[in-house]
Amino acid sequence: MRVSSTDVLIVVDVQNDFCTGGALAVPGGEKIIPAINRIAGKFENIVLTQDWHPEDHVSFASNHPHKRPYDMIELSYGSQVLWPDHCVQGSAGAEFHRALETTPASLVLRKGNHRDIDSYSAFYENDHKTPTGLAGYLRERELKTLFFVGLAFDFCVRYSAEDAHQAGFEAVVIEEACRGLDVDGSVAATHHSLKSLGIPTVGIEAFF
Ligand code: VGL
Ligand code: ZN
Repeated sequence: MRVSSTDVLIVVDVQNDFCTGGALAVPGGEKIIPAINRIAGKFENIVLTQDWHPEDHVSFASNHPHKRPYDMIELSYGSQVLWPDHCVQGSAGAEFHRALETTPASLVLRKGNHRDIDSYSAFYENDHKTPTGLAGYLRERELKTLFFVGLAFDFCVRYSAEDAHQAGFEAVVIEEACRGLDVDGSVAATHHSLKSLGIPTVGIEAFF
């Protein structure tokens, strides 16, 4: 596969808190970084996303009396999993993992910064209405095919790829350069959902 000038690599949430030792560690999260750096070398256009929550964020179990991480609650926009505190704005956990090559990226998009709403997708917050501005950025730059890598496969990668597809972009997931949290079968649900939407997954060898 030849990467073209209208292709963009979207690197989702490769932050310390999602890697080994982090507050919401994805098993083996940091193991995908060498592959991401290699793939990134092929792309002219790279966007990084960064989960970026205030301390009093609604998705943190610690902000709800008697709740524990991985409990579910109902919010105005639907069900929300409660997480351990993670990716707090300005904290070391919110920084990109130091092995990630960040220099070539043209945009760092922060999400999850509104206290009352979580944002898994890089395009819309969890109400599926509040835009982050990413679609406008990509359209204005006439970028058409979006390749997704990063963490977590079954949350932010999944919802970002699905919203991209929904917004009329071509979305492709490079699954070997992703890792999942797997909460209650969420990895299997992601495979099923991507397949039913016709969002392809490709191996990394396709790029070399
Ligand atoms: C994520 C759970 C909570 C992710 C972010 O990046 O997939 N998951 N916040
Ligand atoms: Zn988060």
